Amino acid sequence: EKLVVAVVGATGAVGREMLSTLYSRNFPATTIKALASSRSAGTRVPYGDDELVVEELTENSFEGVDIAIFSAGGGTSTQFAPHAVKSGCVVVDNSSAWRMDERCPLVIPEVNAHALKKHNGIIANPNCSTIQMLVALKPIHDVSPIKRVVVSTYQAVSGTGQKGIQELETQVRQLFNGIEPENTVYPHRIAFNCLPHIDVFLDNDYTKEEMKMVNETNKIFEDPNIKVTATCVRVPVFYSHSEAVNIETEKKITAKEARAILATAPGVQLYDNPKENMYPLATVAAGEDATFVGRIREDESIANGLNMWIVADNVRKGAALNAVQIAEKLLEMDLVCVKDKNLFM
Ligand code: A2P
Ligand code: 11C
Repeated sequence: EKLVVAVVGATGAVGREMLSTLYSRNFPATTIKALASSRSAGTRVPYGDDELVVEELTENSFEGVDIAIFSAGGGTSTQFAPHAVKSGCVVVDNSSAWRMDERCPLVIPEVNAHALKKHNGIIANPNCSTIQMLVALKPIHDVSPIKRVVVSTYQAVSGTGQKGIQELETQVRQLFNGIEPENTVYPHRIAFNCLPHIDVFLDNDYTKEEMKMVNETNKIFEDPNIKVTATCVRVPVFYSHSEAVNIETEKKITAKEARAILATAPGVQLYDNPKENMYPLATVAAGEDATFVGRIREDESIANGLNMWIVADNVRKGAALNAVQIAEKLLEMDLVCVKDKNLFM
């Protein structure tokens, strides 16, 4: 049977990872269309041992396409996802454009695949920082509801896309050659520095990235009462976001119980043996599918608290893999169809 898949933003850091994930997971597509801006039309991107010729994204790109996975920024998704749906194509969108729209489920397959049943054509992929945190917290939340989360992130430059990777590389080179680096992507030097600033500042002085972690957690857990507070920091790491997460649960969960829960949790790799200096690292998680959890300790300052350290490849589980897993679930649940093609026009 025919199954046509489009990757929008195929030339980007996430788009390339999407193509490689579709290929390595044997996604049953009969045709893959690589779409990007007019700038890269005609160039080639790798797909397994093959290459795909990149086509320019237009409103008509989705005729005959069954599933489109978007990762070309919020503006592109806002503008083009409605046209995709109008063509009868189901969209899995990696941008923040549709995440808080009530018509669009926000899905992490290990956490809330059931939400897919109510989709209306656009399914949103959560922010990378939210995905890895909730993959680790959901199995604990199922045993004893989480009341409050305090999280600090240490986020890789690949979260900013190809240009973030380029900026760190260039600045490190410049510094080793005695050249004062220029900041073009971030407002300050990222090489050998930590920037408590991801995405734009909002009226409440939190960044948009921090508020995404709050709002997306409430939507995915379908519980507006879970209190979440976040501080998001960009660090000079290429791949994988790390997170220090403190939670308060309704009932006491010991560190030993938490380890037992996480040892069998879907998508989680328990990685916690301090005596052997074994704890999750960006270098351990990079290129892997799993969300790594370690440094599990009881928070001795409160009755029912836990601390943990959660690391995952932000481009993979944080973006490309999660999106492809959503597409796989759509197939498995027989949900590759659009009810109202004009809903988003
Ligand atoms: P292009 O390479 O043609 O600019 P990254 O996040 O790594 O910066 O990648 C962004 C991706 O989004 C790229 O594939 C880029 O394509 C694509 N993109 C950006 N703007 C548009 C647009 N207006 N239309 C289509 N694709 C776009
Ligand atoms: C970062 N989390 O690391 C961001 C990237 O909402 O999809 C993804 C932004 C988003 O910079």
